[in-house]
Amino acid sequence: MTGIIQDKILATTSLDKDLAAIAEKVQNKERLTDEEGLLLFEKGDISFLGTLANSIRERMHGNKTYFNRNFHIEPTNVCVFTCNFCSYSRVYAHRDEGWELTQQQMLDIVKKYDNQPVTEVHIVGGVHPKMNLEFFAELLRKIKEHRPELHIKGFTAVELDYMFRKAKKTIEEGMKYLHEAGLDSLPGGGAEIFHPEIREQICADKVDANGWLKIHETAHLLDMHSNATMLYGHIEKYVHRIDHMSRLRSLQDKTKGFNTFIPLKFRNKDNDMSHVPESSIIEDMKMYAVARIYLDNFPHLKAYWPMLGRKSAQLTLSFGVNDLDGTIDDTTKIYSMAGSEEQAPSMSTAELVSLIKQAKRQPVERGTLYNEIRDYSDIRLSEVNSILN
Ligand code: V47
Ligand code: SF4
Repeated sequence: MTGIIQDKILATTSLDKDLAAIAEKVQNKERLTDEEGLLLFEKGDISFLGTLANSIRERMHGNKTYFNRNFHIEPTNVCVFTCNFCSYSRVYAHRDEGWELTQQQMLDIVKKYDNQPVTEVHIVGGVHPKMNLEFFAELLRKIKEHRPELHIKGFTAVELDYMFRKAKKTIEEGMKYLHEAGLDSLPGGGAEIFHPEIREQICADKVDANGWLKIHETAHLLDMHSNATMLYGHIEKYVHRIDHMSRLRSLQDKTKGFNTFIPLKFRNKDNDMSHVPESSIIEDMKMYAVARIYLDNFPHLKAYWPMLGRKSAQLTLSFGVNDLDGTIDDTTKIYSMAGSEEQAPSMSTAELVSLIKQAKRQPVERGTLYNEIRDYSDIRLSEVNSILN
């Protein structure tokens, strides 16, 4: 935020004195305490939060808004766990209702993109009792053999924890093994809400907070980067959100290995939490803004449009977000099954670039690790559709 706007905020006579003190800290690039983070959720309205978050976003990235060209592979939706919010998984006993891809089928998905300029494959799925460490190591080797430059971002800490324990490997041994087989980085899934009070009610049987954090820490120590998510807008309270982000901020201080924080909006269709209402758009924007303000050591904040919907995702670009994930190409079912309005999530590069330009931001295609591939500033909004596809 420019000094003038900041001064205007601070001079607003009606501004709560606690919020004014927070705005001042943000201006001076000082870290907020957990109590101040909580205060933002409790007292901050969206125009205040949006202005502060946007000032930080512009200080860090100017108008740049990143996206990548990627596709997903979901090896299976059969899962040994029973997260109550999950609309996607099928227990092993009902595996006939789900899917289980062979290595060849997954390799065929990779080959479908042979002539396309994708840079990343995101592999994530259920935890299948028969798809083990060796199965996935072999898959990684085959993908790398076929297309060495394709970045493989794969497996949530939940999948990894199960794989390593089953193979009787330590986290370090298992991680090194997969890294050598071709795994480049980890996605942020499986974090949900760390606090045990909530975790026990929504996903009691999978890896706990410390286990999740340990897996990411181990990846970071091996020089692999990762992302972190938080499933918000269900039964958790603001204090649990701050607790979640506080644990992430502490680990990031130690390793600097996280690239991106991704708040994931809870969707309530066809799961055991369908009675829980979904959050309002106001709550969604507050969530993104507070994340940007509180997580001062996370370089990027991502709105995952297939889950949020593209219109809300576009709006988040004024609430601290500087990344919209990727083209996806209709290769994920997690959110359409949970009730997202994006039933067949796919956006062409032209659509993503237009969406970003309409919000008066600067679209930049990136690789997974935020290396810049192409800046689209030179193309006018009116020309996007005729020049790009
Ligand atoms: O951990 C499952 C979430 C996550 C629902 O790192 C739900 O770049 C909302 O982590 N409503 C997996 N969310 C997906 C994920 C991800 C996605 C995109 C990019 C990245 C990245 C990571 O999906 C799970 C869980 O939190 N999820 N069910 C639901 N009903
Ligand atoms: Fe399994 Fe993941 Fe669904 Fe939980 S969220 S039931 S771990 S697929």
